[in-house]
Amino acid sequence: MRTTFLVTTFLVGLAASALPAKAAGSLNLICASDVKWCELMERLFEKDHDIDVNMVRMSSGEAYARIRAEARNPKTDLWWAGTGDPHLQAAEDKLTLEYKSPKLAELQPWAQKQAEVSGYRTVGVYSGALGWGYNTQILDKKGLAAPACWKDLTDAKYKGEIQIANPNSSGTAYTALATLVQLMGEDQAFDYLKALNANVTQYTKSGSAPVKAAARGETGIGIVFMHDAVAMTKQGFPVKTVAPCEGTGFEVGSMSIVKGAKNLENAKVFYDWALSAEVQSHAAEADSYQLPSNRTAAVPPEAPKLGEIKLIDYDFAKFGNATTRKSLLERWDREIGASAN
Ligand code: S7P
Repeated sequence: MRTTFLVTTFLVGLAASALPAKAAGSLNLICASDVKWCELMERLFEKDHDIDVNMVRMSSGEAYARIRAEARNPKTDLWWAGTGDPHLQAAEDKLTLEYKSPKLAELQPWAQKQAEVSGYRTVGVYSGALGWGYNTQILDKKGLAAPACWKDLTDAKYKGEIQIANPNSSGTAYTALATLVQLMGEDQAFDYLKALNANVTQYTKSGSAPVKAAARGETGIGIVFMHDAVAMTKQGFPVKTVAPCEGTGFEVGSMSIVKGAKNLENAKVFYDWALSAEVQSHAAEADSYQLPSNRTAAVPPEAPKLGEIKLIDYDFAKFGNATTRKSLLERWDREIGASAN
């Protein structure tokens, strides 16, 4: 009996040592970019490191809500990507950890500024401007001219032809809300959103869903980040991208380490790795055409040129602030969401 036990133990030990090296721990990651890029990042990281990644894809507002709900007992270690405003709100709530990556000096000034304003609790990983994509075949078939300006989108001729996401779940749609407030003033922006609501068929959960629907021919126009519209064109759909004539807002897609992360060292390894030029240069392989934050990363030729777009001076400190964000979202729920089609 005893001999059998010893032999079994020996054989199990031998079998275990013949297995490939086990991962040096794990990393629980929330990823808030397009799912294709999330999956690429997971694959590349696991190829380069002996760390298992448990990745879940969420929209930016959902990611913030999850991190807040986990505050007493965090399950998430790192939150990569998604618009910067909810990352800034998490920083203000002290839900995320101060960390100064050795890679900071390699980043664009706007990415470093994102770190500075948050007390180094978040950092910029990419940037991109807001606009929309339209399906050329649908608009042609219906004899509709392409909308060039925010004001055009409220024209009754586009009734039933527009989709945008819900700003509670989607960072893209919150960026749109904050952009309109900065362009027009708050009351006028809500008047505008009420007029737009008459043309909107659906408020989606995810920010890029509206232009994916336009690509499939389910709607004429999707209000999204311009790079998400470019991705549809690259994939062969009849989609054209528009930068609104009055000017537009932009995002600083961000990354934060969760305070109380159980796999803190692994989170820092991912953080530094994700800021490197080499890793950021892979984005286009996942049809992601944002402007990378590392100054020497390859900029995809398809990436909308921010220097050629009329950008507003987006006030990230104000619109990433918890009080402003909460009050705008509550007003949106009351005045737009409650009467949505
Ligand atoms: O698809 C890429 C992207 O537009 O998605 C992020 C976005 O916040 C995630 O989607 P939600 O709008 O649903 O939150 C952007 O950061 C990114 O550029």
